[in-house]
Amino acid sequence: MFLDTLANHCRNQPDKTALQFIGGQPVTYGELAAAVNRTADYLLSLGIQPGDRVAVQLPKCLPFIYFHLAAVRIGAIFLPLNPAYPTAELRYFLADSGARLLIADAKDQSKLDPLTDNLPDHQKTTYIFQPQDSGGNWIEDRSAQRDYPLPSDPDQTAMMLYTSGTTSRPKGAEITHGNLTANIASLHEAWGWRRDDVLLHALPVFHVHGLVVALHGALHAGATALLCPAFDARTALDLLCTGRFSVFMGVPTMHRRLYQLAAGQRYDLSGMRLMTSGSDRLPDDLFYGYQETFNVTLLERYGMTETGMNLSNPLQGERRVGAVGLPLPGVAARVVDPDTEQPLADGDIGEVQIKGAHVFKRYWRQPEKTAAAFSADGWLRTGDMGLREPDGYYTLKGRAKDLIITGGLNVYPPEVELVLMEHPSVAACAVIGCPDDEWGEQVVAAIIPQAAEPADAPDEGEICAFCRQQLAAYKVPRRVIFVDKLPANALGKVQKAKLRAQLCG
Ligand code: MCA
Repeated sequence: MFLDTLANHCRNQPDKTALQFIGGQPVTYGELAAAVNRTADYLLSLGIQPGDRVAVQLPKCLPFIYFHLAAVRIGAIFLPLNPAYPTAELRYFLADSGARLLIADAKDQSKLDPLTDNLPDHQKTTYIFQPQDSGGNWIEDRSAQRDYPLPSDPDQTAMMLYTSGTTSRPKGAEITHGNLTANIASLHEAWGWRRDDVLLHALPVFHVHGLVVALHGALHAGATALLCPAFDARTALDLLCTGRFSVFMGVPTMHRRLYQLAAGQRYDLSGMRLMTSGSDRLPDDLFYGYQETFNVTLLERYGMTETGMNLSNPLQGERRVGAVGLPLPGVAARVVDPDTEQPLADGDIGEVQIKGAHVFKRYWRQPEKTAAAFSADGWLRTGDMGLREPDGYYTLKGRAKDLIITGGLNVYPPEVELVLMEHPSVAACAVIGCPDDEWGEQVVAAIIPQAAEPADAPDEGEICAFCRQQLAAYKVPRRVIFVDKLPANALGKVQKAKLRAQLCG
C-alpha cells in the first residue's frame, strides 16, 4: 500500500530530501518519518482511535502534511478543510463528520473556540502557532522511535473529502487505503514517475489534486517535492525556468496566468518531463499557446474527488487537444445513455461511467446517496457527459449535473441559491456559471428582488457581503443581476441554459 512504499523510502533513502517549502529547510525522508511518528504519537496520546475523524484546517504547511500522514498511518480518517471556509461552513463539516479533533491555525482561535464548544463529538482543538515554521509545539518530547503497525485493510477509510451535491448539503466521500494505493500505482505507471523527479508543487493540499495526485505521487516515487505555500505565477515561472524541476501540475487558471505572464515572450520549458492540467477543461487556445510559448505540450487528464484520476492523455504518444485521454491502468470507463444506462456506440454523447479499485467506498452516513451514485451493475455515475472516439480517447462534452467550475474548484449552484434565499430582499434567484477567460467560469446570480419600490431593492455589494458570511469566497457571486422574471419550464423549474444564453453575453 502507499504507506508501505513511503515507509520503505524513509528506511532506504533517509538522507534524500522529500519535501521543502520555498525559503524553508529541506526535510529528508528520514526526518519526515520521524516527524510523522512523533505526530502519530501525539494523536495516540489524545486517545485518537482507528476510524476517528481528524479534521485539519491549516494553510499549506509542513504541520498539515505531518498530521495528514500521521492520521492515516494510525488508521484514523483524515479530513482536510479549506482554510477559506467561513465558520458557518466549518460548523457543518465538523458536525456532520463528528470529528473528534480539529487541528487549526492559532490565529483562528477566538473564532473557533465558541464553535467547537457546541459540537457533541468534538474532543479537542489543537492550535498550531506559526504553521509555516518547520518545528511544532505538539511534537516536542514525543517519541520518534515507536513502530506503529500500518493499516493493512485496503477497505479501511483513510480520508474523507466533502463534495457538494445538486440537491443537498455537502457529502463526505470516504476514500480508502486501497483507493489511494490503486490510484497512485496507476498514475506512477502511466506518468512514469521517477525517483529523481523534482515536483514543483503549487496546488492547494486540501483537494485530491494537490494532496493525492501531486504530493502522494512524489512521495510514492521517492522523489522530491518543492512546495509553494500558494500559487503565484511570477514565482512559479521563475522557478520553472531554473531547470531544477521535472514535474508540474496545475489547473487551467494557473496555466492561463503563466501563459499571460509570458506575454508573447518564449521560454523553453521542454526540459520538464511532465506538465499536467486538470480539474477543469483545458481551453484549446491555452493548449496551443503553451506549445508555442513554453515548448511544452500540456498533458490533460480527468478525475474527481470520489475516484482520484480516471483518464489521462498518454505520457508517450498523442496528447490530443480537447480530449481527456484514455482510461488509466486498472480503470474501466464507458459512455451510456443517461436514461437507460445502456452503453453507447463510439462517437455518441452520453454519461461517462467509471469502475475500478480507485472508486470511493461510500458517502459518510449517506447510504441512499451512495446507492444513487452507482448504476445497478456497480458503475460510478460521474455526472459528466462525454464520448469515446473509436481509438479509445475520451472527450468531455458538458455536465449532466448543475455544477460550476471556477479556477478548478467546484461550486454547486443550489448551495449558493439556498444562501441567497435567506436574504430578506430576495424573492427568487438562480445561480449560473458564465464563461470567463481566466477562471473558466464565473459564478453569476440572477435575482428577483422582493421590493416593489426600486428604493428598497437590495444592492449587489450587500448581497455579496451576505453570501461571504456563509460561503467560502470562491462560491460568492462575482456578478449579481436583478431581473423581473426567470425563464421557467411548465413545472416552474428555472431553465438555466436559457438564463445563461440571456445573461452570459
Ligand atoms: C480564489 N478565488 C477564487 C478562486 N480561488 N474565486 C473563484 N474561483 C476560484 N477557484 C478568489 C479569492 O478568494 C479572491 O477573492 C479572488 O478570487 C482573487 O484571489 P487570487 O489571489 O487571484 O486567487 P488565488 O489565491 O491566486 O487562487 C487562484 C487559484 C486557486 C490558484 C487558481 O483557485 C487554486 O489553487 N485553484 C486550484 C483548485 C484545485 O486544486 N482544484 C482541484 C479540485 P476576494 O478578492 O473576493 O477575497 S478538483 C480535484 O481535486 C479533482 C480530483 C481533479 O480532477 O483534480
